[in-house]
Amino acid sequence: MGLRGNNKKIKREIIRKDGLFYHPTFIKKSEKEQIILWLKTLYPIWEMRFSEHNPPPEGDEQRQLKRPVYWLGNWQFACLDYYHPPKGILNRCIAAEDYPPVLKKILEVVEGITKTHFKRHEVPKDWRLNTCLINFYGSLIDPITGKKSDTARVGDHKDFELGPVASISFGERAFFQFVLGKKDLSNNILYEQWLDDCSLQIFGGDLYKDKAFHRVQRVENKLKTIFQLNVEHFETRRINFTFRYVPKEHIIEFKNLPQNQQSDINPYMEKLAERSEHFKRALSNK
Ligand SMILES: O=C(O)CCC(=O)C(=O)O
Repeated sequence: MGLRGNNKKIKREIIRKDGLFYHPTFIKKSEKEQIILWLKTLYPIWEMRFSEHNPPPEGDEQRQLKRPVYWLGNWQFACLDYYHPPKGILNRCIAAEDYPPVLKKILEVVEGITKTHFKRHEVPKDWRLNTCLINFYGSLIDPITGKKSDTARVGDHKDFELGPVASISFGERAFFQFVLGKKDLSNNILYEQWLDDCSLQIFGGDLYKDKAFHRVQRVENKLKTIFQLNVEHFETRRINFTFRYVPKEHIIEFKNLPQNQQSDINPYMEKLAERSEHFKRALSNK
């Protein structure tokens, strides 16, 4: 088992707790290579949080997300307010591309580990990790001055999809925390850990998933590995995949979305369609 750290030697070991599983070296080198090669075929996009028909609520403002994203299985556009059961389930999840074979294989194993590790009532009937958000973490590069600003963090939030969520990380380590209490006000850290390159984290259940918020406080900049991907004005040093479950009946085709929402996400669909057969077809089937 490898050792890692600065001055302190940190043991990299598998962690098994109620509601949390962590494997620091889960993804094999050859799998990572295949995944990174496949990532180079993607063209992640920048989304805005709100839209014409879903304007910012009072006290909030329109903003670009801190990082480029790509979704698989279904795309939960930020301006459609993401999938949010039990109430926010309609018109939020738009059918997207399937997983590449290398991810499908890995997920079979991850689903198996989840079913073994978690209690039966923590895994919904028909649960499958059929949805994936790929987050690219790093620094924005000012196109004029070339100045970099580090945006590699995520504030307190919950993933509302039902059942356990699995997360796979590549690149620089991320400092990840589960916190209890009121969003953004809490210092009540339930658990914190570094998420390593090639690691797998699975969390679920009442405490880690339903009660706690989670966040990424920072991403290290030690390995100096920059991923060469198709994202303009951005330097990616960490990539994270979070796999979730959305029931089939809540995933809809773009053409079946109400007109206002279609018009709100149309610019993103067009951008995606420039590079993706799936989104090209979705637009032409309108
Ligand atoms: O990057 C991570 O490790 C966590 C990402 C996350 O919190 C999310 O996708 O909801």
